[in-house]
Amino acid sequence: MIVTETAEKIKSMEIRGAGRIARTAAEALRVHATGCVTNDPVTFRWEMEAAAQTLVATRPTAVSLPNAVHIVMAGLKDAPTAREARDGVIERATKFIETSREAVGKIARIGARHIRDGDVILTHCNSEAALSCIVEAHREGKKIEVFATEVRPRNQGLVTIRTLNAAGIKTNFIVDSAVRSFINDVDLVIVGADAVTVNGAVVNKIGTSQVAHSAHEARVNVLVAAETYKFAPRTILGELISIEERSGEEVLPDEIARTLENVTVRNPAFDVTPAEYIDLIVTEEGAIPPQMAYIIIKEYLGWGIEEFHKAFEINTKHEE
Ligand code: RUB
Repeated sequence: MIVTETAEKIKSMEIRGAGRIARTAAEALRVHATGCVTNDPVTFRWEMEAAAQTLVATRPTAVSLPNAVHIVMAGLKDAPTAREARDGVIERATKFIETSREAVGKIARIGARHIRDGDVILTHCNSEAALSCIVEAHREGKKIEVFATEVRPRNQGLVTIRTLNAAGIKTNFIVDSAVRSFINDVDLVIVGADAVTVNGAVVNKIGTSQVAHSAHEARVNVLVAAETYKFAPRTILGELISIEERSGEEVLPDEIARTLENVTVRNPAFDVTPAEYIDLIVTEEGAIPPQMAYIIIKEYLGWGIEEFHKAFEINTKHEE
């Protein structure tokens, strides 16, 4: 029940943002494990795997979701009893939720160091991690001003400006297409991430790459705030991040779209910003240039190319 309800909320975007999605999925697995009363470890594992699959299938882009599920489910196979398996899931889920919250606080403090007194910052979409840096800089007494985009079609910018307003930060609210007109008034762009690939590309809300492109052209630095669990291990194998395409109705009501027989409404929810347009990625482990993404995947997520070979039993030795 909790799993289907959570999956629905993630799909409908009642729960959104890569960090919140990950924590909510971990919480759903924790509750599901607690309520799964079987004494058979195999049945327990099957039930947990089915729940994990339902959650992972909700939104395809935010890699925080499969990463969180992977962390919570790790070691399930090796637990000798259902009780140990259950305790393990509960413990890992609790720890994940806790460290995910702490990570935002650490990112805030590290990110704020890169914001100077007097800076004008532009942000796109609604990222808890990105906003935490901005709010922390303000809390430290730096006099800052923000440009926040509207974020068509789901208007996440509204959530952003409410947070900034509540923190007492001077904010300008602009339509997405006004970014280039204002970029010369901006000192720093700060955005969040749904996924970071091994080559340092950042997948984030549609429009982020246009923002970063404008910033690059205007020589404005781009900082990405992303917890280590938003880095995508499988990109080591060349796997691409799949970009969610949502219903066209979010962009144009069906009753209008239906009258335009030659028009197809396209609604990709995310885009990819190449590493060349990004100056720094702020993680809870420190700030890194995007080209160092592999280090995060290997050292902090524990996935090196060797782990993939082991996990997928890829035989690297030539037959004699
Ligand atoms: C949200 C979005 C956010 C990232 C990071 O997209 O693109 O920038 O998820 O957010 P959506 P956070 O609204 O489609 O989920 O820093 O909060 O994890």
